[in-house]
Amino acid sequence: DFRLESYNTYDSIMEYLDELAAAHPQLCQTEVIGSSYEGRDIKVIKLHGLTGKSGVRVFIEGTQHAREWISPAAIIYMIQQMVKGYTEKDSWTVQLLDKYEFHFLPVMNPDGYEYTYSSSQTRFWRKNRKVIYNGTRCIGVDLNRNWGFHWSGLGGSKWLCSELYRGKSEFSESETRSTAEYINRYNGTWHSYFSFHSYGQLILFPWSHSDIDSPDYHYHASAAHEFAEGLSQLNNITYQTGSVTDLLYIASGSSESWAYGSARIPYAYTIELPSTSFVLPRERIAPTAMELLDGFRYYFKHIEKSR
Ligand code: 0X9
Ligand code: ZN
Repeated sequence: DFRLESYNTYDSIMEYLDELAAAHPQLCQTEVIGSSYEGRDIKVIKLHGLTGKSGVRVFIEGTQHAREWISPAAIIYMIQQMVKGYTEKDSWTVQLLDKYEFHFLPVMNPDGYEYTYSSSQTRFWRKNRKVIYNGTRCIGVDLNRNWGFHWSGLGGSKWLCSELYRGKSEFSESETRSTAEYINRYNGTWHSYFSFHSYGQLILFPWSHSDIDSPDYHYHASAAHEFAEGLSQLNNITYQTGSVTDLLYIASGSSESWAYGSARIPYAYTIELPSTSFVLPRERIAPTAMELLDGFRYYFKHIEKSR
């Protein structure tokens, strides 16, 4: 029952990824990198060219926030397009995958995502589904406040009823911990990190815990600018670029600042996908993903020039 141009359940997404990997074993592989609080698989799919020796890695994760359905949908659509492009020998895709190894984690928060499918009252759930202690009505940790970089700073909450609850300690959640361990396994080989969210059409870069500029602010800004230029090609859509604190609000304990500040990945971004709410008609999935691929085309071209 999986449909690329529709929103899909967690189970059908996982099944689709495994089928894709089974159909193209040289090109992509899936790996279960951990399990969620309720015991669901956290799955990564890796894509690379057949030369298989690029060694330069890109990590793309989605669905830290359960209700942001366009995040996994756009990621999966991109994966499918990249596999198709490579097998059909599209020259840009071949070049890209021969040069970079892409690791996609489309659903980092499977429990929360499942919960948003369970009833119309739970469609707008954000956090994971951790029961902090028995008997409380307040459930869940905001995964994007749980990362181990300035974890207890501003922008997260110590109140477990808050939508921004940061958890008991940094990496208290198996979802963030498994992901960080996976990243650390390839320490020093990542080139870029992308965290997909919605909504607002923003390309955000560090810092998120403070309004000071990061040492690489200008590199991040100019690559983001190119990304936005690429994104606008197809349908004239505009994405704003800036540091997290330029454009949004302080958010300590987020993945992109951990990726840059702790894992020392040179380029790390949070992308807020379209529109003006968490609900986006399914007709927008394909265009959103195609725009992103143009964004990546410009982004990587720019990176090549400036390296
Ligand atoms: O608050 C968040 O975690 C993100 N916005 S969302 O509406 N998708 O929840 C923004 C995070 C900004 N990026 C970082 N602070 N890293
Ligand atoms: Zn989000």
